[in-house]
Amino acid sequence: MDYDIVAGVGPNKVLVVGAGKTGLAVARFCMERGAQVTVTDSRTGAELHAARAELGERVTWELGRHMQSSFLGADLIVVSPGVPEIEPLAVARKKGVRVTGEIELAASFIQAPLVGVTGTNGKSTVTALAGEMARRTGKPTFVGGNLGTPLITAVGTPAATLAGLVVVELSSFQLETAEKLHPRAAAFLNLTPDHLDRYAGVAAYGAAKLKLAANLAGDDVAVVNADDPFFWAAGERLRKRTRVRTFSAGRARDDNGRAIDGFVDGAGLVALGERYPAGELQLVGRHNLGNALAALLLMRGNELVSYDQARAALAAFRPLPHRMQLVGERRGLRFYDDSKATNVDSVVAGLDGFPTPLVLIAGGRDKGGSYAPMVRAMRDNRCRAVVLIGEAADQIDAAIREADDPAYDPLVVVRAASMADAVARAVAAAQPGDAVVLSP
Ligand code: UMA
Ligand code: ADP
Repeated sequence: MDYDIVAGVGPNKVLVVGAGKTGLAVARFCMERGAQVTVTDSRTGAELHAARAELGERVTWELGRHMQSSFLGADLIVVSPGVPEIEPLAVARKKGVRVTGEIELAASFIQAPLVGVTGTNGKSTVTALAGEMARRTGKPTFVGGNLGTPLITAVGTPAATLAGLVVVELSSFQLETAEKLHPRAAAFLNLTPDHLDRYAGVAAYGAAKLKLAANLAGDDVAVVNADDPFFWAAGERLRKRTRVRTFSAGRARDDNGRAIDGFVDGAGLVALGERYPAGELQLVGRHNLGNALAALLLMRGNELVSYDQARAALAAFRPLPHRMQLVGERRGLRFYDDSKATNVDSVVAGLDGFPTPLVLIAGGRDKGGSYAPMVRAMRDNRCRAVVLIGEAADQIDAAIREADDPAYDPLVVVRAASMADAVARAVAAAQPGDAVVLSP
């Protein structure tokens, strides 16, 4: 797809769906290039006061509703990642209106080598770490995407030119609309049930993530987790057309007996035969070692950075905020913020191997999928009590009752009305030396 439309050449009516971070950045981008932009959002004008103030009346606003006529009248629709296939969009698509997303649009204006990261968990960590490696080259660098800064804001900056480097975190939502997106290197970290409120099943969710591999060829590098059955199998298929590099935080050979390119040994990490000593690493936990290996393979796989740059960035890298971050110590209790653990698998990864007994605050929004692995991890990792909050509290409670097992002491379940209440109840349930872990 070419995007002359946004350059004001020929028909140039652009409809931006969603006035969040993405929609506002897209609207500004198209407007500055001379397109006639309408922004539509299901939220009302009052709720979107700040957005309206930001773009003013240079765009047409259609707020509090999505009108079918606006979708049918557009030359191009750019849909925000959080917007599912709503009715007016589906109708417009059927009538042949062009529909795309911010990533696809942005990527068509970017000349710099693009490094993409996707997967259910660890995306932000890998993107930030790969981004630190990229920065150490001294080249103009953009690091963002799902991480927080829309990719389209890179267009027109030095980072987007041939002399720059772009490292971008990509969600399945963003990848749904990707067609020509062509990364130089792409990481496929893991696939576990998430976002099942949007997808028909894990297969559909995985297929969206695999769109990042659609145009990989030749010297491009696909980095896949050898311990993830879905992406490892995809990697095996990709070998026919591109370079594939595997990593594992647990073993040195994959299921086909092939040597793994990035692995952990007693002395630290080994990636592509190069060593990264354990003593230099600030990241802790098995899943983070896997994340570090993925970043190393991404950036060293086709030498986007030097060994020294990769090693120095890794040694300096600390966990991102809200990823099992120690936020305080009071009355003999350690408080950890793992609020970025927003699905069952990331909660399990955080609990497995936890060094002390703990009280878990869990709940939040239900996204479909089973809570059984989480109940298992709570039991296996000396979880003294679980404080439930939010929409998913009933489902988690039911999963705990269902998994009732005489081999274990029953899990203490406490309900809380608010976050402050949850913290107070967690403190009451904890004993000196315990941790209180927030993983909603
Ligand atoms: N909206 C409609 N109609 C609908 C549904 C939503 O108009 O039918 C409107 C909402 O009222 C809202 C707007 O769409 O005003 C929100 O758009 P959005 O959800 O796409 O959010 P953005 O602010 O544009 O943020 C998005 C990503 N959000 C999602 O994918 C849900 C951000 O990832 C990302 O940082 C940002 O773009 C910049 O790239 C957040 C996220 O939660 C962190 N991502 C998910 C995840 O990591 O699991 C995928
Ligand atoms: P994402 O951007 O994919 O949400 P983050 O790096 O922000 O990933 O980590 C989110 C949560 O997932 C954190 O709570 C962290 O403890 C957990 N996590 C990080 N990496 C992994 C991994 N490789 N496997 C499972 N869980 C992980």
